Amino acid sequence: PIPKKQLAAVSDDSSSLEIREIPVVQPAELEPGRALVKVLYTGVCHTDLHVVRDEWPLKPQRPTIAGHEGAGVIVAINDPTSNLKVGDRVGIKWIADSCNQCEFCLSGNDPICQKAKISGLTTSGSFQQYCPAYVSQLTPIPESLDMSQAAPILCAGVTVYKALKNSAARAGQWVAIPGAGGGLGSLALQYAKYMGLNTIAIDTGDAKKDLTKKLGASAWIDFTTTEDMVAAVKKVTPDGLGPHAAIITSPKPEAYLTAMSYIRPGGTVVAVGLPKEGAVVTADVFWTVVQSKRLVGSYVGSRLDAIEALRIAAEGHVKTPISIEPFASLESVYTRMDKGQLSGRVVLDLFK
Ligand code: 8ID
Ligand code: ZN
Repeated sequence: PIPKKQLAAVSDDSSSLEIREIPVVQPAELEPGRALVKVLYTGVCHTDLHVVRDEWPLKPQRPTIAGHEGAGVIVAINDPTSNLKVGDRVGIKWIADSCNQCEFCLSGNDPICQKAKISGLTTSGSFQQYCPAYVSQLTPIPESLDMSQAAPILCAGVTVYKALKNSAARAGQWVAIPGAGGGLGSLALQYAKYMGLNTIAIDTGDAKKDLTKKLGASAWIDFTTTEDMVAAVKKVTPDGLGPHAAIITSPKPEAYLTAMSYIRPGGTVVAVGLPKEGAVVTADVFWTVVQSKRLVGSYVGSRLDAIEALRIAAEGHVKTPISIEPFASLESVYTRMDKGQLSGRVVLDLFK
């Protein structure tokens, strides 16, 4: 039976967060192209914190129901054209809907569709027990993958998997990962290893040092105690010329100040972390040209990227270091996240 009321984490403005009762969209009320998803688990991404606090040029609708790493089950569906049906395990991603007709959608670049709808920003997200989701961007979750493990793959996993593809780094090469101890970073280390890359984990503190080592990082650099980051990163690579790629997963701007300098000639810096409005990447024009360096932005991934990222996790190559907490902990998760105290990912059990 589908209840009339549910719990949702609602932010009326940039300083409020309340877990309160709101109505459940009933099956008869579902708009065409929508499914009602009972969200069992949802990851908490640093993006949710940026959004709720209003730190970006992109402004959320208010009140905001954030959340975009939702793993759940379809309990009702109003879409006769879809293969999906009641009972299917599906994931709710950052991209909630796209037009499916523009140049970007047609080429598998649906995240940059100009009509894309976004979970938690322009449509309500996974921080609610029953989410009325667009069917077009729901991702099937493989049977063999635990639902709590699937949740973080839906944003953190697909994002770093795509970023590694966009880096063009190949097996045997080196990739630096600032933010390696966080949600995205801890997954980037594992997808990179799966792709045959050597990784340089950059973050801070013993907990993250131990975690990144356990996840297979080839080297560790603490950004708070290292005076010359450029020299330290270059020194790790066998010929001292620096890594072939850097996947910047830090939510703070500092990580963007050195990457274009420590990257190897011909190398690629992939911008992923989304610090507050006004952050910049610094690059010396002369050396960027003469050493043919590249800077690329990488924004989540396509539907196919999501399917691939989940499959790789289901095959056991990637396991997010998660801690499962009850829905009511969300505010405390944000506080710890803001202080950089979280290693890996927190996943909320919305029915606990
Ligand atoms: O599509 C995208 N591009 C996308 C998708 C999902 C998330 C972008 N993001 C963005 C988020 O909005 C956020 O800005 O990626 C960033 C990281 O998200 P996250 O992994 O969910 O954040 P986290 O779990 O808090 O981990 C961040 C880590 O960065 C470290 C912290 O210690 C933490 O372990 N860190 C910080 I703060 N400053 C650093 C620095 N200067 C740093 N690591 C290296 N250098
Ligand atoms: Zn995210």
